Parts: sequence; structure tokens; C-alpha cells
Amino acid sequence: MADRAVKCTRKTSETDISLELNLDGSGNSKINTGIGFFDHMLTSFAKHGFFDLNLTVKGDLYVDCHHTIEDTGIVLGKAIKGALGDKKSIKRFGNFFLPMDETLVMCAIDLSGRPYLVYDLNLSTEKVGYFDTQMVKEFFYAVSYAAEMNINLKQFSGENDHHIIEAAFKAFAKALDEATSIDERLKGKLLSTKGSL
Ligand SMILES: [Mn+2]
Repeated sequence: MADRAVKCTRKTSETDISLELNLDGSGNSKINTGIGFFDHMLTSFAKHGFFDLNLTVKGDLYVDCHHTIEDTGIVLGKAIKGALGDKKSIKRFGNFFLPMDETLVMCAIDLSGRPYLVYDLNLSTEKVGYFDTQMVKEFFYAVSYAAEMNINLKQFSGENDHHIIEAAFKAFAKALDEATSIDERLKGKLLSTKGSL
């Protein structure tokens, strides 16, 4: 099978984004969003999901990190949807419990064609580095509607916000890797009783 790869660009008065995603990659990434902690999260996402991700974001960070993170979520979501193409033979569902020291976060996803985010993380600080912790929800919400997928994130334990957020990104990566992988038993069909995803 050919690699499922796309290139997406998006330019507004607030952000200028160029993103290349290969779902069938090996975890290589080159990421520069201007926000160190966000780069760290997306590098982890690529590594642990075995996705190749090249991303450059020039955002209005003189305002704050909001547009940069939200718009990156929109473009990543569109890239996921684009790279999946007709969704034939994919496992569709994926889930992962990701432990990180004192933290345990679960992510479950359904590449259903319907957007939905259930967000149940309890973060206690305003910022990690220059990353506003409120933006975790905004990022995953943007990915969910742009990719038209269900994302359910639940924290079972955790105290350190760096750990909790990183566990969420890694759990999402592992769940997405599973959901986008091929089940040979589908023999080119969609995993749906109604015949559409
Ligand atoms: Mn870390």
C-alpha cells in the first residue's frame, strides 16, 4: 500500500501554517511552532504514533499562544482526514492507557466522520512554559472537528501538568496509530454497518 501522506497549508491574518503528515511513517518529525512545550508535545505525538510530521507555524505569539495552538489543531485534523482518504480497511477505533510516573491518561477515538470531544483532564496550573494549559482542550477540540472524529480523553491519576498533558498527547498518538492501521480482514471494506464513515 502507498503511504497515506498529505501536505496542508493554511494562512490567515493570525497564523501561517505548513504541515506534512505521513500516517505510515516512522516517527520522524521536524516541528517549529514557536512554543517550546507545544513542539515537545507534537514531537512526542509523531514519535509514539509512528507518524512523520513536518510542521512550521508562524503565529501571532505577541498576542498569546491561542491562535497558534488552535489553528495547528485545525490543520492537523484536516491532514488526518485527508491522509485517511476513503477510510477503507482501517480499524476505525483505537484506545490507549498511557502511564507517565504518577499520571495515567486514557484516550479513545473513533474515526467516525462525526466530531466530538470528551475532555476530562484536571490541570492545576495556568501555564507549562509558554503554553497555556487551557489550550489543551482547544487543541483537541479543533482536531476532533477538523478530522471529524470522536476523541475521548480521561485522566485517572496525575498531579504534574507537564506529565498529564504529555500523557494525553502520547495516548492520543497511540490510539490514532491503532485506529488508522489496517485490518486485513476488512479486505478493502469500511468497518461500518451503515456503509459510511
Ligand atoms: Mn516531557
